[in-house]
Order: sequence, then structure tokens, then C-alpha cells
Amino acid sequence: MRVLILGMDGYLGWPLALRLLARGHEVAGIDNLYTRKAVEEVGSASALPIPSPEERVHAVRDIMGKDLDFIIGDITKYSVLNKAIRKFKPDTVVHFAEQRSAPYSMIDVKHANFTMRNNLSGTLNLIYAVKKANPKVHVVKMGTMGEYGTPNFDIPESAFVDAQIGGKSDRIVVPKWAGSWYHWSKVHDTNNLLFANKVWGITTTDIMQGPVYGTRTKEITDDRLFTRFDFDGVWGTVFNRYCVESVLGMPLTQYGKGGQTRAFLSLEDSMESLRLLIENRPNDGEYRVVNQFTEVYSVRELALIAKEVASKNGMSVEIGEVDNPRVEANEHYYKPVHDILPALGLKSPTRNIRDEMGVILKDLQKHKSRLAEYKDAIMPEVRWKD
Ligand code: NAD
Ligand code: USQ
Repeated sequence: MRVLILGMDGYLGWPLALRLLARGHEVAGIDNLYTRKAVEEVGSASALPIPSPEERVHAVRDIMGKDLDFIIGDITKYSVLNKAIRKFKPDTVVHFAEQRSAPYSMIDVKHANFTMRNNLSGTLNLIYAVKKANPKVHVVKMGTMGEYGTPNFDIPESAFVDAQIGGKSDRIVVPKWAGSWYHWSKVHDTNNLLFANKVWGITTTDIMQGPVYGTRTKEITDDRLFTRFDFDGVWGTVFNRYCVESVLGMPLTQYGKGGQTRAFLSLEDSMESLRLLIENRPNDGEYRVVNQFTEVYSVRELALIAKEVASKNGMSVEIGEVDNPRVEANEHYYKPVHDILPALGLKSPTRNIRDEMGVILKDLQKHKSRLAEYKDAIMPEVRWKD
């Protein structure tokens, strides 16, 4: 299969390129290297140093014996995306190329606007480029579990739900209640993709994924193949941050009492899920919504796991209680349905979170002095209410 990855330089895009190449697919990717610059903007860097795009392509050739086409370009420019799709002729396009940080989107009006423009116009360009070049292309769009917020109902794996409003029944789009401008940009993307599916029948898999943790996948066996790993207060996700904080001996930055619950998965399980969804496309014209995760934890449970594993690895850490910078409930119901991926063969979780944390700590310890250099960027500075 020919797969075009938008956002191939990112945390998920890079290991997906490696996974698909290892499976024998032909892969090309586009990235404008925006995340590299935006992480610098907040005074941080990837915990694991990542090579330039040219070095990445060479490393893939040396280590895996595979060719990879890496296009530097901005998908909000329609001509860039249109040209790549016409030239590469993908069967599947995987769309990761978005501003993906909730705190970044909440910095101020400029960052909120950037998030909306970048994310919505990239997705609209993709819809039009596919419609024009070949409407049979399978669009695999990375959304987020956070589109729903934390509702008091089980989160379905479906775009529509039966509802009763004012005594009348109808089938309506599943209600969403996102928690940041970033998460709202994903809701708006979903609405736009649903409309494109209704009008032009574009075959779509809209993935609702929870936060990912980890440094390794089956293919990341050499330092030159590492993917980025963010840990600062704007770009780092919670469990990856706990790992860096453990290495630095800092109190774990649990926000509030840690009663927020999310649906997590390891980097390896994220790649395996994506592989299954790409290799098992929906029917032509179908709109498939998939909840992508393997484990559900509150951030307090995660902090307890991190403390336990850190201590087994000779690191003594305390669980801190940072004033929650976000507007979130202290405790809430959380239950996403998870049927589609197990039915496709995902054995979840394939890696135990405690074992995986041991691997992450080992990888991070080699870069402890680099982490210490960016220690000032760890505490959260962006407050939703400011
Ligand atoms: P990332 O920031 O590491 O990767 C995104 C990549 O897209 C970056 O390399 C960036 O430079 C590129 N990009 C952004 N805008 C672009 C544009 N206009 N043109 C070309 N390239 C552009 O993020 P990630 O963690 O790899 O996330 C990938 C996707 O998965 C995102 O859409 C994110 O919202 C979603 N997601 C991530 C997680 C997670 O825990 N990391 C969880 C759920 C969903
Ligand atoms: N949190 C802490 N301590 C921290 C960081 C976060 O307690 O040091 C809490 C947050 O308050 C939140 C939860 O952990 O309740 C998750 O926060 P996060 O920063 O790990 O994840 P989030 O901002 O939601 O975003 C990440 C990715 C995003 C993806 C999303 C999936 O950056 O791209 O869409 O996870 S989900 O969370 O399901 O929406």
C-alpha cells in the first residue's frame, strides 16, 4: 500500500513511517518542522535529540534498507498538499499535521487563532485535495478523545447517536464538550470531515486517541531512529512528564487532586492500532470513528505508578500537588467504548505500563544533563483563566 503521512516529523508520525516501512508499505511524508520551532518558542526541546530530516532519511536507509520520501512543506498551502497527493498517488493519507498542544492554544489570542487556522485549514485542504485527485483515498485523521471532554455517558465509537429532544427522536452527531481551543479545533475538524463524507463520500477513519507515552517501538532499536519526546509544561503529556520529573528528582506535577481520568496507550500500542486501521480500511464511503487507547487511569493513579517504578529504579520522588492551571472537574465519570480495535486483533495493552516506564527511564537517564538544561520549562505557566 502507498501511504502519505502528514506530520511525519512528529512524535507519532516518525514511528508510524518506520512501522509501515517495516511492513513493506511505500511511505512518503510531509512536515513543515513547525513543532521543532514551537517547542523552542517555549524555551524547551525534545528530551531525546532528534536528527534533521536528511539524517533521518539516511538512517532509515542504513538501518532498515528502505527508501523514504520526506517532503518539507506546509499543508495549509493547498498547492503543497495537492502536488504531493498527485505525485505520490497514495491509497491512504494519515493526517497528524496539526498544532497538538492544549496549553499552547490557550496562551493568548494569537496562539488560539494560529491553532484554529493551522488545524482547520490543513484538514480542509486535505478534503479538497483527495476529492479532486481520487475520492477513493482512505483518509485516516487523528482526532482526540478530548473532543468529548469528560461526559457522564459512555463515549461511543460512532459519529451519530439516537436522541430524544422535546419528545421527538432523531439521530444526531454525538455531543462534544472540549476543554481547550486545541481540543475544539479537533471537534471542528470532525464536523468538516463528516460533512465531506456526507457530500462526497470520502472514506474516513476518525481516530479519537488518548494521551500516548513511551520512547520505543519495535522499530526504534537505534538512537538515530528515536522520535521526539516532549516534557515541558506546554508540550509534554502527563506520563512522559512524570518520567522526566522522576529522572530529575522533582515532585511529580499532578494537577490538583489528580482526579482527571484519561484513556492512555503506549507508543507501541498506538503504532499497532494505526497499522491495523490502515491495513483494514472501512468500506468505501464509510465514516468510521475509533476510540484508540488501551488503559484508563486517573492522573493520580498514574503518579502512584510513576512513584513506584521510579523507586524500583533507585529514584526517590514525591507526588506534588500543583494548582490545576486548567478548567477541569475534580472527579468525573469516564468510560469510552473500545470494540473496534480489539475486533481487528489489537491485544491490549501489549506492554505493561510499569515495564514501559522502566524503558523510558533508561532512555532518559542517558540525557539527564540535557533535561536539567530545560528544567525551568517544566512547571505549567499557561493558565486557562488568565
Ligand atoms: P507532534 O507535534 O509531535 O507532530 C505533529 C507534526 O505535524 C509535527 O512534526 C509538526 O511539525 C507537523 N505539522 C503541524 N502543522 C503542520 C502543517 N501546517 N504543515 C505540515 N506539518 C505540520 O504531535 P504528535 O504527538 O505526533 O501528534 C500527532 C497527532 O496526533 C496530532 O494531530 C495530535 O493532535 C494527535 N494526538 C496526539 C496525542 C499524543 O499523546 N501525542 C494523543 C492524541 C492525539
Ligand atoms: N496533567 C497533570 N499533570 C501534568 C500534565 C497534565 O495532572 O503535568 C493532567 C491535565 O490536567 C489533564 C491530563 O493530565 O487532566 C491530560 O493532560 P495532558 O497534557 O497529558 O494531555 P492533553 O493536554 O489532553 O493533550 C494530549 C496531547 C493531545 C491529545 C490529548 C488526548 O497533547 O494532542 O489530543 O492528549 S486527550 O487527553 O484524550 O484529549
